[in-house]
Amino acid sequence: MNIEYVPNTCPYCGCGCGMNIISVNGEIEGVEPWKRHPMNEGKLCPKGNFAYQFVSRDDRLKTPLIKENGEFREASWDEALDLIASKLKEYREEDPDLLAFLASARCTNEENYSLQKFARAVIGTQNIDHCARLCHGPSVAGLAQTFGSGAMTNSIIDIEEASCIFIIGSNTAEQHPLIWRRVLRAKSKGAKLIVADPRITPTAKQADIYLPFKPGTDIPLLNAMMNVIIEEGLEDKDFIEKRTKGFEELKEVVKKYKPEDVEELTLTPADKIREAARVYAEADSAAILFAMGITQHITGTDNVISTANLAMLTGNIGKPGAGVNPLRGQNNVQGACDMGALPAFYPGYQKVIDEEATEKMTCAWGCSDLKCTPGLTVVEMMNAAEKGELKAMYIMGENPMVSDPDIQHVKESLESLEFLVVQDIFMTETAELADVVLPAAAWAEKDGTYTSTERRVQYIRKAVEAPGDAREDWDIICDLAKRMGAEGFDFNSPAEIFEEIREVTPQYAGMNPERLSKPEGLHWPCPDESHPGTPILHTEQFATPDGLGIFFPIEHKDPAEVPDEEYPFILTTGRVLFHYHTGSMTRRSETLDRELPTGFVEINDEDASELGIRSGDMVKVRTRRGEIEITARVTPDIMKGVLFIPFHFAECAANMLTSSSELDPAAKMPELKVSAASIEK
Ligand SMILES: Nc1nc2c(c(=O)[nH]1)N[C@H]1C(S)=C(S)[C@@H](COP(=O)(O)OP(=O)(O)OC[C@H]3O[C@@H](n4cnc5c(=O)[nH]c(N)nc54)[C@H](O)[C@@H]3O)O[C@H]1N2
Ligand SMILES: Nc1nc2c(c(=O)[nH]1)N[C@H]1C(S)=C(S)[C@@H](COP(=O)(O)OP(=O)(O)OC[C@H]3O[C@@H](n4cnc5c(=O)[nH]c(N)nc54)[C@H](O)[C@@H]3O)O[C@H]1N2
Ligand code: SF4
Ligand SMILES: [Mo]
Repeated sequence: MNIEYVPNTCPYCGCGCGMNIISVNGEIEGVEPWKRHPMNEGKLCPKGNFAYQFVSRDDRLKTPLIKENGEFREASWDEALDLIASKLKEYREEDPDLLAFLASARCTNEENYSLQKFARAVIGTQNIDHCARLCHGPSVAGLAQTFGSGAMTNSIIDIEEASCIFIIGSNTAEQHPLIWRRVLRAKSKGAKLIVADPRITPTAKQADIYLPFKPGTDIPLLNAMMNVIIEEGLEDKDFIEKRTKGFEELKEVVKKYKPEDVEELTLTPADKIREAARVYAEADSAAILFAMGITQHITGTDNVISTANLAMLTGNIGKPGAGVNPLRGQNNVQGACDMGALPAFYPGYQKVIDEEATEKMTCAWGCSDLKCTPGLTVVEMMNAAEKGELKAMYIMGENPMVSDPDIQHVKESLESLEFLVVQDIFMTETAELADVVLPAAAWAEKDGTYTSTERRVQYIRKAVEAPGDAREDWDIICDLAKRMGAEGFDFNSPAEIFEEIREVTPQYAGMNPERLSKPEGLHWPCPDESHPGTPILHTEQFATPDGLGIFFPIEHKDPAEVPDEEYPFILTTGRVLFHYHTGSMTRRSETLDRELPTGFVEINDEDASELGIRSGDMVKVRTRRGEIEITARVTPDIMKGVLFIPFHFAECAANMLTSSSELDPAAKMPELKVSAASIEK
């Protein structure tokens, strides 16, 4: 018997836990937490522990498939790739912007780099985006405005140094379990934990101060905290004076948000807001952690800016145990953004609108005709497809038929395309609609790098062979590029692609294989080979042109939909511990599937008794987009007037109900956390 332990990085969330893949005679048999890994120190959450189970499933995609007369038939790689190449050439000749690409936060840096390079250098379009749009797009936009850089300011281990932790719109305990471990450690060392959330989540249950509030009222809540801090003179005057600008403007606006006045809007008791503001401001070092509760709104960018305002006001930036920390979701969403799988940025956040950057990239890639105008974002792509302005799409490792807002609309959009390619590891709801489906190698079957939420770049390593004819994503893209006559895709391995990434991505320039093969990887920015990497950002200066952090005063705006007589509830959506997104992987993992086989809607116990609904009843939840039937879960842990549905389950899909009609103006985020809804038995 041949047993191997291959050091690896978890394929699920952005915590970036280290684990060993255990293979027995070439078959994946288990994982073992990596004890020397500095982030998780030998611990894994349930998803990580069972991450091997989906890999060896029988229903993995094993050969390319081509749809004929509405049915898929097996095809060779030659046939499938030649067909795709000839179709893409046709559209490219007509107009490159008839094509759009979705990259993947599940794939490696090397794969995302290859796909964005393909879109730009081979096709000539900036229409490349991925699920970060529905995730931390507003964090990137908001923190770029205030701090000049849109990533977690501090590292995960550093959270332990905090004397106060303020979590808003993140269910850290369930969604970032190994970051949660650091929060609990800080708490056991005496840190005060403040949690603001419309639900008393497992995270909120551990809070010293819990702030309940109505979905969509983050700005008045944060402004009210700042109001108290300024009124009571608790702001960090020295930090404001030396390191920031715009304070007077901020002061004028937050003056209007007295806790007693916002109470009616947020439903948070004013004395709780005052208490939280004092505890946060008086702490030696206070860290803010946030996630989708802050970003998934049409005011997502403004919400993020408000968290930055609060941190700068109290001098909680650029030091240990502090910072503004957007907890990035997917294993490699930080990396996919770093690699330029975004319509407005090249690798390393070099702006598409910057003519110099565009010239630099066209030179590096040996191509011409790249426009300096940002391409379409995820939701804009769907809208353009519906109108016939897009004719073909190439989707690598995303499942918008479950994860994008307003699925009925997504379906109509994808069906209006003339040509759709989906490259995945399973036959997903989205792949069902494709003209060509390409089988990809999964995590555990390939080499490459992931970048975790704390900007830590680390290796994944091939432990087992991919099933059937499945191939690595980068290899498929490079083959396709060569079939289209493109140069610059003669890569023989992810390591060769990484060398090119280093050349064009300043933050990654100092990373080489020897340095990356250490268990701790490297934190970007790492500009040269002697640079140790950067766990904490903005210690001396912000990344803005003049080095100063900028306060932007923010006013409250109502969400796109507010409850009315017909739709009296606020529906919010999110996640649970045991499942991951569209369930393509966790629902194929027998252990995780057993924990929770289908979806549910959470409803407050008083609301439920008024409507005669009991736990376990089938109910209908309806919004202006559509309706679903789903099991009720009655609980006192959700605020009155609010419903919560996890979006993992296609048969009772939350996204049948969400809206894509209004978007955050800066980040193009739809309102995934607020819809007006009704519920009946
Ligand atoms: N188990 C598991 N873990 C995951 C994932 C998964 O699918 N499953 N996905 C990963 C990804 S990609 C991401 S982005 C992260 C997401 O991680 P989180 O953002 O922590 O997860 P969510 O459940 O989407 O939402 C977080 C919280 O926002 C609250 N909320 C609802 N409305 C509002 C509001 O208006 N304001 C505020 N402030 N809060 C509100 C919800 O009650 C919920 O507790 O998780 C990552 N980790
Ligand atoms: N209502 C609502 N909707 C949401 C959210 C919400 O909170 N509420 N959250 C949003 C957020 S934060 C996110 S990040 C998105 C996530 O949305 P998606 O990215 O669409 O969700 P996933 O299920 O992670 O899809 C990843 C796909 O990649 C495939 N895959 C896995 N590994 C590989 C690989 O190595 N190669 C290839 N080619 N494919 C692979 C999987 O099988 C799966 O089909 O959903 C968003 N949608
Ligand atoms: S916390 Fe995230 S990275 Fe760590 S084991 Fe769980 S899913 Fe994987
Ligand atoms: Mo996400």
